[in-house]
Amino acid sequence: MMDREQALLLVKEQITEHRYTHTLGVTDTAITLAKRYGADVKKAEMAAIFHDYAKFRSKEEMAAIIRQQKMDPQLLSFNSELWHAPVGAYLVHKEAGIEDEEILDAIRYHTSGRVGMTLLEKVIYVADYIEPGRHFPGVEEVRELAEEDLDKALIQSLKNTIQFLMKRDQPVFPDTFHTYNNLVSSQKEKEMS
Ligand code: DGI
Ligand code: FE
Ligand code: FE
Repeated sequence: MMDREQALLLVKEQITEHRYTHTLGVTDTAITLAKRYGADVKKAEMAAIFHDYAKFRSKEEMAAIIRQQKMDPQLLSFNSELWHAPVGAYLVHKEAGIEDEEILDAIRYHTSGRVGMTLLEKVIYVADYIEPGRHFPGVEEVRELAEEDLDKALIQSLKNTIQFLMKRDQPVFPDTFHTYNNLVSSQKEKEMS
């Protein structure tokens, strides 16, 4: 696997200083969560380093990749903030040579989530939400949940994001709702058993 320093150099030239600081925060947090919940620590580190690789690509380039690579065409009708995740997975493979599908999936689903998220995907999603540079309302509650129960932290972060979007009369990508529903149902089953 590529080493940390090499990965950081590749990412650094793609993103702003501010986004790079965020990336370092996500990476530290992802390593901590991976250790806590038994995910692959090296994969968590790599996925975190590369997760926002495509954040500063133009909308035109991202839309073209979504079309050419036959990604979910629904993405194009929703907020373009969603695009850097699947486009990032594609570019990290193509330009940085990362081939591990678990790492690429963690990048691909880090914004929308998906039904049946893997442990690594959950680690990256939650790390992105709670890294030390994040200061939005509700983040402290998710940080506390992440100490004890990764699924509960993930549900709370999805809930906050959905509420945030709805308060601003913004559309919510269906996969984000489906991810939330899927996790809430599994949580109910866990509590019943
Ligand atoms: O790239 P980051 O800023 O680190 O964070 P991110 O990849 O989670 O995504 C950025 C934003 O995308 C997120 O804060 C809210 C916005 N967004 C817009 N529409 C949706 C959405 N997020 C989700 N989960 N679902 C949406 O439909
Ligand atoms: Fe992102
Ligand atoms: Fe991020």
